[in-house]
Amino acid sequence: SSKSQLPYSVRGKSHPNPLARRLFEVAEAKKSNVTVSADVTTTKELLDLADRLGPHIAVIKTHIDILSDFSEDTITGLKALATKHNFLIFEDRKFIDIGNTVQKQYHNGTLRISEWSHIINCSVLPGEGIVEALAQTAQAPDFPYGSDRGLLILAEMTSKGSLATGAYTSASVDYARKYHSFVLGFVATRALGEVESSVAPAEGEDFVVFTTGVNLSSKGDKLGQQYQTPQSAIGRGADFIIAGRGIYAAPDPVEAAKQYQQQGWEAYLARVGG
Ligand code: S5P
Repeated sequence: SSKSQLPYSVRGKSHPNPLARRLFEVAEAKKSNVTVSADVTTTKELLDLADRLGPHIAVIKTHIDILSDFSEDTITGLKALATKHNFLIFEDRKFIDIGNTVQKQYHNGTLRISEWSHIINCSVLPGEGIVEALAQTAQAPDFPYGSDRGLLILAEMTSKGSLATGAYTSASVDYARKYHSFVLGFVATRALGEVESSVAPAEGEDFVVFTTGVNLSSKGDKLGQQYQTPQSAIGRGADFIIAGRGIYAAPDPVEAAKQYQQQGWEAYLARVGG
């Protein structure tokens, strides 16, 4: 966003969204803009990773449906570690369905995502209704988890041949603007300030950009994933960098997390001129 030259502390103070304020506060307090994508397949591995990497990350991103043993212990453990290490939880569920269905997938259900995940994301392929539906659930007067919830719109994808471009990306910006009290920002490969939108920005608009596909030692995988470095992502407008295998599959994940933390933070400081 046009705010990307400002320090997190400044953006955190003035941001209208309480969860965005908290996100910036966490980043500043821990000097980390790293989100680890903890794509492991058992609760033990997930909680172990969260506990070891916790001090170095701002956010943990989960794919809770890849766990072979999801249970109450998964939720209790994750929530406790989020408090212990002061990080936020982002369930990368990529909701993509009609409003009525995504409300049920988000709130209650087997995975109880609304109960433990601060941040969720969705595709706007189904149209505006998906954003409206998720906002409606999280902002209902009887929603039990308060204002501690926010949505990222999946505006672009890192995989080869992605169709999340052009009109799709523009619609992502439109709906983010229209539902800005619930939409924190985007998962995208760059800042989207220049993207054409039919909705005018609110005064002081400050969407947060999460960029995935970040890896220090690889250019991609055999299934179409395409990587960039922390420096490149932050230079293009990422506020938070998301790394999965670059961290959890490294010989020493803690050392790797520290490395991404340091490089991500230095690139951020260079951008804000600090
Ligand atoms: O465009 C995208 C969006 C996402 S959320 N490309 C992605 O790779 N992701 C997710 O980021 C993906 O589902 C995975 O959890 C993570 C990337 O993992 P890595 O191991 O390739 O770093």
